[in-house]
Amino acid sequence: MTDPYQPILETLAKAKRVLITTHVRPDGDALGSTAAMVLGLRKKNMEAEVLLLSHLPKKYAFVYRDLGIFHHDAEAGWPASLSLEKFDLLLVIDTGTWSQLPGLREWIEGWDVPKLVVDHHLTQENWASHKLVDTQAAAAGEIVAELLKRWNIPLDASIATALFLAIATDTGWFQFSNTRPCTMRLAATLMEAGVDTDKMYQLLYQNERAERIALQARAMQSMELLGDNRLAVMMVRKADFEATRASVPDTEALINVPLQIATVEVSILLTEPMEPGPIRVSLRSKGKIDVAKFAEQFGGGGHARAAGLKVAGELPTVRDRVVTEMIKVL
Ligand SMILES: [Mn+2]
Repeated sequence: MTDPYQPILETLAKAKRVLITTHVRPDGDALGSTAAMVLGLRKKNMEAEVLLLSHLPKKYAFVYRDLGIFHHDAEAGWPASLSLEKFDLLLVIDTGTWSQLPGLREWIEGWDVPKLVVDHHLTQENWASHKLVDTQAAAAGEIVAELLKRWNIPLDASIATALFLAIATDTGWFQFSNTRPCTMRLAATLMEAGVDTDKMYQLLYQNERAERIALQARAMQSMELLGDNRLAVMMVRKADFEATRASVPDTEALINVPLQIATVEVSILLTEPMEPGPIRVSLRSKGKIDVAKFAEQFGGGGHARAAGLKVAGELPTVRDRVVTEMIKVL
């Protein structure tokens, strides 16, 4: 088998100015991997700029800010300042599908430069000039680390910090099943290169606003266990947002809390919007119930274990309708 790193390294070595992008709603892996790549290319005296398709998430903004990574923000409007002629290579990291790159395909149409994909996801399309896909890798950051190593780019504290963010977030701080022995070995190497892991842990996991925790406490107070304790239902009312000064993004991950209960198979979170509009219903399943199928009967959708739907009406009415249907399924 040919070495998949070789064509990527050869193509990169011929480039001078690289445009780097990643999937929409970038996570820690997307941002850490792109940052590490920019820093690595700088060491080769190459220019690199990052195009993000969504705003830089606040939670991870520190990595770009602290490491001096400038980015263009396509969510703020396709950047007129960013002219494609400037670049001689496109590098896409942490995705290989157009659906994760909204707007990009149209924007780069007819742009005749090599296009590289470095990714660890199973779902792939065949539009890249060369692809480096390792689905065993816990994070795209693992592949970027190997790429930089093979290119003899020395690890400094900045590159190591970016790569550590990528790997730590995609493995849930080394807890998920994608964590391999070589993941831990790489993490050790990155620590030796100067990553402040204590600081990063605090930035990632001990950095919430009090408003969010207050909102979550109220939501948890609302939790009911139904259907032989197999169904958990929580509600967030408009009044909860007002009382805690929290907002809709603060409900993120809240729906996973009831899944900690052994008997719970399905968790439902109903959110009353702050402005007039339909009730948002989020659904999570441990696997026995296909919540995507359930959501479809209400015009919603998603994945088997994570889905959502929207229903117009008053919160208690919507709750009763959804809960009655779910108890039938259970
Ligand atoms: Mn990833």
